[in-house]
Amino acid sequence: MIEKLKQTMEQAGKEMDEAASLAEAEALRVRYLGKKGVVTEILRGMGKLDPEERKTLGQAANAARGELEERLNAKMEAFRLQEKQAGLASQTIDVTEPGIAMPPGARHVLSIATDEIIRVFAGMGFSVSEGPEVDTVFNNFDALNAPKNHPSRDMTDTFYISDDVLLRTQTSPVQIRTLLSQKPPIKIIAPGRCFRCDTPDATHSPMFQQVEGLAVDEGIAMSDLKGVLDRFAKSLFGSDARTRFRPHHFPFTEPSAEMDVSCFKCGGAGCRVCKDTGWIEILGCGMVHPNVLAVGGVDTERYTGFAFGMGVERIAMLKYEIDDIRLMYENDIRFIRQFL
Ligand code: 2NL
Repeated sequence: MIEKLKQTMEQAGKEMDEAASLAEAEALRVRYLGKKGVVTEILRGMGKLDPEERKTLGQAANAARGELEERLNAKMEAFRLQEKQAGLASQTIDVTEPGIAMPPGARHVLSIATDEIIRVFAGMGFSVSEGPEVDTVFNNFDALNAPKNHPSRDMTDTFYISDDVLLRTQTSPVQIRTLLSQKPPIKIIAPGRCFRCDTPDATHSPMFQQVEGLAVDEGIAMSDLKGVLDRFAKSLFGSDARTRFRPHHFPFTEPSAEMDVSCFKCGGAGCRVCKDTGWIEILGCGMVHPNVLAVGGVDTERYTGFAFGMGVERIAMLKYEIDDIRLMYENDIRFIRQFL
């Protein structure tokens, strides 16, 4: 038995010297010291020996196991260190290598158009108001004098959150909030996202952006509205632009109108852009309906106001000759980069 142990130890020592990796050392540990390992087998076989022999062999075997364990641990530790260093070496960073250029981003054409619109109205003394995209049916419809049976209130046209909460279909609720919280004189524009249940096509998107405006003060007349909006059109489309106002109907204004601007492409002679009419419709407007002023807590004997609203996508599409609204919501960087 002692002889067998000696041989085993010699064999183990030799194999250990030859072990070339952590995995090989681990295999040796299993082979010699594991539950079914060679040394373990020897220790287990001692039961059949007489007590004297058992003692000597037991001591020798335990000592052999201890020595083997120690040597294996040292060997494995060395391999671990080696692997760690190899790993670190392979991960070294060359700090002198040139960086990867980050391509610059670009402002979105809708942001550019919105800022342009804001800039023009800011120049005429309007300040910017913002409000929540989720608002009440009251602020979005009731306060705006919309009849209870108005088609725009339909479930099929408006995204309702509940019976009295919805995604705003225009930015007018911002102006209602302003009327309720501030005293005239009021001169604000309200830019922001709006939502309607529309199937997307070249001119419709269920999410779109508007800029609305509201001016309330003593003595405000239709001529003020026309003057402000004519100035706006000339600032946006050039000083040669002319405007015309066509009668229209909105529940929240009376009288109401739509404003056309003379075609910036053909100057009014007629072309593809203006569909041979010489005019392009760009916004809706009117004198604020007294019912709306009254809901807003404004003294309708003393004050009058005008309001207007325009779609930012439509303005951007006209100004930058974009023929499909969906391009503005696909975020293809090749499209976005064109409007630097
Ligand atoms: C359009 C027409 C319009 C308004 C919006 C408004 C807001 C208040 C009171 C009265 Cl609080 N009116 N907004 C007025 C006229 C037209 O928008 O075609 N928008 C795209």
